[in-house]
Amino acid sequence: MSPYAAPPEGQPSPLLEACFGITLNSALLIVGLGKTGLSIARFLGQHGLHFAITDTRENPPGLEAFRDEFPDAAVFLGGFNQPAFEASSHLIVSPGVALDHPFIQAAQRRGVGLMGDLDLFVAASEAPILAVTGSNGKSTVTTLLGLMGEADGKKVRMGGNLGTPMLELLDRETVLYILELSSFQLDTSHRLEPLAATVLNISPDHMDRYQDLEAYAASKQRIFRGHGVMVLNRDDPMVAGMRDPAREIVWFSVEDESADFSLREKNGEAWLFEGDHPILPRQDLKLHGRHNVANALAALAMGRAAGFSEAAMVRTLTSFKGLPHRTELVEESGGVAWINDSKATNIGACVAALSGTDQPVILIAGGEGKGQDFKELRMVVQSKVRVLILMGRDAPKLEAALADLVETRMVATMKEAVSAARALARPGDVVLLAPACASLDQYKDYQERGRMFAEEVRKGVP
Ligand code: UMA
Ligand code: ADP
Repeated sequence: MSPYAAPPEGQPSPLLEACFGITLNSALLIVGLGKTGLSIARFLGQHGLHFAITDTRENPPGLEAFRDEFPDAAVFLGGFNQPAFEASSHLIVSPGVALDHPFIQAAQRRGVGLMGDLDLFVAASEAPILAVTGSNGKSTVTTLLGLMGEADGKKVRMGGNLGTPMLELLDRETVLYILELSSFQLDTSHRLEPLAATVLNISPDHMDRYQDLEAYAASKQRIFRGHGVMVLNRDDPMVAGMRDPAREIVWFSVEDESADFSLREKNGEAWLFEGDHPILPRQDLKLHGRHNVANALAALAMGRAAGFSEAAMVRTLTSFKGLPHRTELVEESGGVAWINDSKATNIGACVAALSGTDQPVILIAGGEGKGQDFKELRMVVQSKVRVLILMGRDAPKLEAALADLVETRMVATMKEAVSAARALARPGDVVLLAPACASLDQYKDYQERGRMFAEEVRKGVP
């Protein structure tokens, strides 16, 4: 018997039929519940369609809301349901689900339609899209763009990998969508044609999902589908190599003064420039670190392509202090600064945090290494780190790669990590949580890890 309910009564959605061949008779399977799966269910429900859902967890996030809202939908939990895959005509896959799963592969061989929320979003959205990807800085740049648009008085909405599933952003009043896109979301994308798009940088991440760095970069490059403006980082060779000579290219760079958006000197001060036109002094940026200058230049380039006024963009850059858990100062006491960079979930972000620090660092790192090669941290650890405190599942891998360079302590919990740091810290030190790893082996997410760090730090302050 088919795991799918009888087709609903009513009219098929012309939009979904035209774009994806989805009709009232289609057997739609949502793969993965969570935030994205729930948003897909709501979207399909609004189009009068029936669907089934499957998840490998027994009790996935969003299950209660799903059952409340869709009491008639077939739900297969605790493992992917093979008959549901075999009976499906279309798979709509959450970004967290790897596409090399045998059931997905078999369905693809059968010619089943495979898509993610991004293609549904693109089909349904009536406003242009600014699209942001990269290994690091996506959330910062997406947020800057959202705030710039608002400061300019425009009805913009931002989301995607940033947190709000993109299908929940859809409304008729929005004049511009600003989407943070992960490589996972781009892997299933075939319809995106953004007004402007950027790949901020490429450094190893999610190497457990990609064969090599080239495959990961190719996934990011999918953001440039269509004819929109390409905003490219001249300082990153892999990104610079994505240049398409047939397209409008806007370069940003913190190294090369000839880039369209650059860092130059004016009257002995560093300024952010557009061409030969000075926009604002670097020291007026509320975000710290050279990587954030790159982020600000990228946001200016994207904002320009979207037609935001310079005044609105400058107002945003001189007021936005950054998102929580990104090089966030938690406490300064006894001459020691405690910094929470829990969002440094890969080597590139950890390197950026260390490079931006001039004081000796006690670094707390570790967690799920996602297949990264921790030897890439050797140079920066040697020059910046005084003591390394390691925790989490892949702490032994970090230890093997780095322990010959600096004093290293192994701990089991954040409480132990903070108390070891407290015992070792000297006035003038920075204690930095920049794990270079995902948090999911020990925490719900990077926010929980950052909160635990901040709590432990504050407990010790007299
Ligand atoms: N699932 C399975 N089997 C699997 C893997 C996942 O059944 O093999 C299920 C999970 O049990 C879960 C469901 O799939 O119930 C959905 O999980 P999901 O991981 O796709 O997560 P969502 O809750 O839908 O959140 C996703 C993004 N998560 C991932 O890409 C892993 C969120 O990005 C994003 O904010 C949200 O959609 C809204 O767009 C988070 C993230 O970690 C922040 N992103 C990665 C990153 O930034 O590095 C890419
Ligand atoms: P993403 O959404 O890509 O994860 P975030 O803006 O949330 O990016 O920042 C994630 C981590 O990367 C933080 O630790 C932050 O300090 C660091 N980071 C931000 N921008 C950059 C950049 N341009 N280059 C390297 N690291 C960065």
